Amino acid sequence: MNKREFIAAALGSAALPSLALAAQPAMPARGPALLTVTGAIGKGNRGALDPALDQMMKKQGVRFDKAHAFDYAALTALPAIEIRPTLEYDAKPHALRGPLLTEMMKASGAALGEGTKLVLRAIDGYAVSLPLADARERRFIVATHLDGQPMPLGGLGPLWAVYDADRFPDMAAKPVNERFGLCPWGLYHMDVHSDVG
Ligand SMILES: Nc1nc2c(c(=O)[nH]1)N[C@H]1C(S)=C(S)[C@@H](COP(=O)(O)O)O[C@H]1N2
Ligand SMILES: [Mo]
Repeated sequence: MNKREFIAAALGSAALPSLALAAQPAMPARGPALLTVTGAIGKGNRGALDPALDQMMKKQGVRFDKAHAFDYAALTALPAIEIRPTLEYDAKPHALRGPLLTEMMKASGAALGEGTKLVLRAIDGYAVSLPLADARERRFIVATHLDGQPMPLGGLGPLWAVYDADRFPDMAAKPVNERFGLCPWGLYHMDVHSDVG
């Protein structure tokens, strides 16, 4: 009896699949980058824009020498918070969960100065400039889940920069369709401008 058979016999065959998995060499699980952070970041984990292969970013005018790319696992590994804003699409409250945008910025090694601005860009080309101070004050999250489910590309996902508008009296006083202008769904790129203006 070899070692594997011995262990299987000792534990029962139900234990086999997980044992077989555990026996494989540790491979860093790597999914596609969902969010690429550029500008005033740390060392980064990828190199410059590839003008041949980074087609969508190139078409949308994104340029960088280095970037910090987050895959789904890296985003969901950060501490998540849940908010429950009324959404303009159906005028109903929904649970949105994900890391604080400021925590993500820290994870990318970004310079977080007083005058830092973030440019958030979505897959359809929609982009907004968000002062870091506002991201902090409004507790923006990078939502990965809506009502407990991951959000599809083609819907509001896979990532949505959003905040709990209902919890801020100035925003709650506005009609619901005027509360989310700074909230790109289908977010895929963030550019960090440190201490501008
Ligand atoms: N990706 C993306 N996010 C977006 C927009 C958009 O056009 N594309 N519009 C913004 C604006 S101006 C508002 S008021 C709300 C609702 O716009 P929508 O109906 O286009 O989603 O989402 C914001 N987020
Ligand atoms: Mo809007």
